Amino acid sequence: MPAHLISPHGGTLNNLLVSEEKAVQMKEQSQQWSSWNLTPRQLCDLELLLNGGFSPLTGFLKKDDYESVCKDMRLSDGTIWPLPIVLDVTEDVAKNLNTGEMLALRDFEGTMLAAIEVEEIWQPDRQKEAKLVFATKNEEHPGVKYLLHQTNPFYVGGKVRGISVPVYYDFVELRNNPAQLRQKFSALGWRKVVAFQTRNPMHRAHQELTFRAAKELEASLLIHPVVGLTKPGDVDHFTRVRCYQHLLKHYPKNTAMLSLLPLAMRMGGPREAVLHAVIRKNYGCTHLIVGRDHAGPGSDSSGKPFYGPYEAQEILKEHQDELQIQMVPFKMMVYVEDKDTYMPVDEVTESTKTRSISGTELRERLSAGREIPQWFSFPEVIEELRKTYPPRSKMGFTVFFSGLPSSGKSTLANVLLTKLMEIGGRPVTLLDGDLVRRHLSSELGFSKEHRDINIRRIGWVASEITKNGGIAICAPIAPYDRTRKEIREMIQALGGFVMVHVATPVEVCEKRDRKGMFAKARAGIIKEFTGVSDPYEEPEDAEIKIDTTDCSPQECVQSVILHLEKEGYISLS
Ligand code: PPS
Repeated sequence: MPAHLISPHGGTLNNLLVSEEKAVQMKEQSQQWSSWNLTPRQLCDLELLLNGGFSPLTGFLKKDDYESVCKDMRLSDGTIWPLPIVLDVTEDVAKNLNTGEMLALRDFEGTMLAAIEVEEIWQPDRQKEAKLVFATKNEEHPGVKYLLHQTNPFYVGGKVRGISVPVYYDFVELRNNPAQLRQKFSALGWRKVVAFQTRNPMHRAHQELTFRAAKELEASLLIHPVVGLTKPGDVDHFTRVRCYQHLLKHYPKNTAMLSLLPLAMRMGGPREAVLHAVIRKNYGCTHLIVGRDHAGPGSDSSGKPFYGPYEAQEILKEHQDELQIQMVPFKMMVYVEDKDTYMPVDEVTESTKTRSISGTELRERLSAGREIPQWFSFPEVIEELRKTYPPRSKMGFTVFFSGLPSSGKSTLANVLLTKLMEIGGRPVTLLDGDLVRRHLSSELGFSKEHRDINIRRIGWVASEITKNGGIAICAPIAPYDRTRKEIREMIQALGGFVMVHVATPVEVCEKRDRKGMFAKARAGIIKEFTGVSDPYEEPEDAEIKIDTTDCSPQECVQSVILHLEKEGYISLS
């Protein structure tokens, strides 16, 4: 390791990968070991353990370290460590595991990446962990939600021996581990390096502030975005990295570098800021830019922020001497129209005319295809964002009809299909209830469990169509509110979603009884029949409600078409 660079946290940069010979031996021995398939978060944690990003950790935390980290933000030997890095497993796996054994850690394809020497297995109190680590048990905090609902109930602690880090095929040249980045800094003569952590696209204000921070410190700049797991709903890393690559060209030559960090963020605010500093120190950086609400989860539903805006800065200031990495407070930059320049907010007078565009406004402008000014962002960056977030008139969407049997769902769905094909511009796919039952769900019956599986399958196919810019029309009964909401959430993250409640009263449906099924259900021949002997939970969140009793199919579908036009999904002109 180059001697003149900042020393890693705890003094030694770990590399937990074993020799090739040892790896062959481990693979042979692993036939006798239990296996654990790593979750996406654990894959990220494992990579940073193996490559030394999490130095001085040599494995997943054992109980005494875990308790000490939760309570005091320190390992049991006193070293600062802000967040528990633990291996959570299911009860089944934990029950069949004994201390002293090895547990093979595999990726989602089953490849063994590492093994853990099982030193301790315990069941943590996750509520207590939430309170100590995140300072709240409120499940609106994404870190708490993950901990209470997605973390497995048992933790396994022990040293990790690595065979291979996870392999990536995207942006390979930008994925440097700590040793490689240190090597690069050394080769370039970069001793003083200020890191910028981000999970968002960077615009001109970010470029200005990072450039100024580096200039003021007479340091070089490392743009070090997180590409592991960030906050649900964030811009995907593929888009972001293309944006960063464009932005990099706007710094003076040889002053800034881009490298990707495979971290799984917890949105843990102040404690997470300390983790960011520790990691950057391990990657060879001497300074970290920390802004308002750094790694913050935002506010709860009552509008109360989970953390104070400067808590992250304060906690780092308090520990920076011990950590040896310096915190650089992030100055909010505002665009000063008269001077056509960016300035730190504390340097402008109250009467100065400043401009800014919030994240929400940016999304709205992208969605409506409206202009995004050049003072806000570089045109190449906007172009990348426009590719990922096309205006509504070009994005994929799903129209989801839900209603009782014989309510008219299929008829309306078919009319809408032809109307949308007549308008053209996007591929349209119909996922009608009967069609799906024949081609996708032929083995399923009508129990609650089977209906939910059926709807989730429809939702998944519709989400793929939507994601890829097509139109999906679904027309199942979909009687359960929770499952419908689940589908809505999944699809809305990828494009548009419009729910149409075909609210034809049950008496009318029964009178129509197109397939003679109501009669059979009344006679008890068909069991669990929706509307007769099985429930239908009326949607309260439907964008459109249609009663087909006295409305022709054309009239009914016209109201759907007009809604789609009003929302900007289609254009009739
Ligand atoms: S669900 O609940 O959304 O999974 O149902 P879906 O896949 O849309 O299937 C509904 C069609 O299946 C026929 N069918 C039944 N419906 C309701 N309950 C029971 N027990 C049942 N058995 C068969 C019925 O013809 C439905 O067709 P539609 O087009 O809705 O009238």
